[in-house]
Amino acid sequence: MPDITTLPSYPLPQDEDLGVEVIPSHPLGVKPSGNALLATSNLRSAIGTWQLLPDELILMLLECLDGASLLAFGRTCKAFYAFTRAEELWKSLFIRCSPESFTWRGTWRSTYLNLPASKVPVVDCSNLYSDVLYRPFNCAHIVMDPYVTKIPKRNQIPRLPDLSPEEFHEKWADRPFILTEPIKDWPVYKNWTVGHLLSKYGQEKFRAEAVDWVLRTYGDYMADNVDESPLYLFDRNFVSKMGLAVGPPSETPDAAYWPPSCFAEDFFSVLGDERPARRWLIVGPERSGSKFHKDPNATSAWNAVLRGPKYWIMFPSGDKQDPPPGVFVSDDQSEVTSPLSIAEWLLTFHAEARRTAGCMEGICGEGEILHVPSGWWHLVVNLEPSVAITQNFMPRAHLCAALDFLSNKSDQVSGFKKTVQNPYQKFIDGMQDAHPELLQQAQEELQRKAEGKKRKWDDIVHGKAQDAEEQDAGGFSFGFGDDGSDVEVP
Ligand SMILES: O=C(O)CCC(=O)C(=O)O
Ligand SMILES: [Fe+2]
Repeated sequence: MPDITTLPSYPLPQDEDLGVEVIPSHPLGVKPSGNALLATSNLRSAIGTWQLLPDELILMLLECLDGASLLAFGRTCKAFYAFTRAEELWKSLFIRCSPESFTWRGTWRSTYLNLPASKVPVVDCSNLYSDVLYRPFNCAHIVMDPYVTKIPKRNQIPRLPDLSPEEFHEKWADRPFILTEPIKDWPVYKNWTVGHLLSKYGQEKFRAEAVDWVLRTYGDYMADNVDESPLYLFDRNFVSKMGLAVGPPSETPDAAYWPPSCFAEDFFSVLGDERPARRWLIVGPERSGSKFHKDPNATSAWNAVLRGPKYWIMFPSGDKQDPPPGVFVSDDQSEVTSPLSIAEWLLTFHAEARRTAGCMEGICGEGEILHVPSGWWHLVVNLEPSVAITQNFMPRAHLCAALDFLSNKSDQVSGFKKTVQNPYQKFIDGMQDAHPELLQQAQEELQRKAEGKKRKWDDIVHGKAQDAEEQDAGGFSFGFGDDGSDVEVP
């Protein structure tokens, strides 16, 4: 019989391997709200008129206080002490002031206050019942195993040793897959442990979400944090910062890495220096990762894992395919809302996602590289401290999608320098110079898709709805398939 004093009042994964005993106690003893029902005393009764407010609102009000006021407020009673220990409050205070030099001290509060662990008081708040305070702690401690193992066969992302460019273009440009061989020769795969990066680049600053930290500090953070959504290092200038040479070893003998040959074709290269940002160094602790998104500008991507395996869950998109469970998209697809942290999404939606048509899942291990086709939704979580390199590219299979995106979704185009006016026209001009035939083919294809879509629309309007429905019943399509998905009705 589980100890009901530690039962959370929101869903836990239904897995026989997961007993409640795997959730450690909250450091202040705070328990989920549901436990208040059987409690004989409740610290909330000491907060006076504030009892009228829900916990969410109390926390929102506390976001308006500065550090000194938060400390003073926390001294008024144990319940408010627990509220003022919420890490999100201290994280945003710290990020707002972003000191040039500081010591990471295991939590955002201790770092902001520059408090050694021995000076953090242990206050017993075990008679406080709050999902708002307990949830982030619970999410930071979920066991990943049930979500990333026992992947149903139909969902498994194919694993292949390698692919030739021809095989990729003919069969694989619309499908996720993992290649197990090509990056095993990369010097960065052989050398880049977290320790090696810290000793070689420890004093170099890298971008991690809203902050630029020296790598040494980010390493301290990676090794010692309890964040529900850990700060993620995602730096697009790593090649110049680290002085790397990139390219096929035949042309660049001292290359640190090079794209596998099946991913070498990249038509955004016709934009030269004006191409949008395309490659990132990604470093993060266990539990860090990327929430559901599609890659920018209808590009495809590869993601090469140098250290620490990553779990991927992916869905195709198209106008007959809903976004993944728990993801909400505006009608023109310009706004994507995925309100939950990765851990909370796993707790709430993973089981449903696994059952949803089109779902693909897999673990990309050290020394492996994963293909993200243009237009695919993906959520990624690091199962161990991780180092990866990702690069976006535009293969011929998705030229038509790129033209469509740059011309019809110009408000969603991203990653270009502010000085680049009219990226669509720049791309057309570049392609006209370098690959006029391919450009013409892609433009004709786009035109055909637009006409097909218009014909379908006319058929429906003029009474051939049943035929159209029959055509529509063919299951999901891969992004920019033959069904004309994503093309606006002209
Ligand atoms: O490694 C990750 O967190 C995922 C990065 C990503 O979204 C990508 O490579 O497209
Ligand atoms: Fe991505």
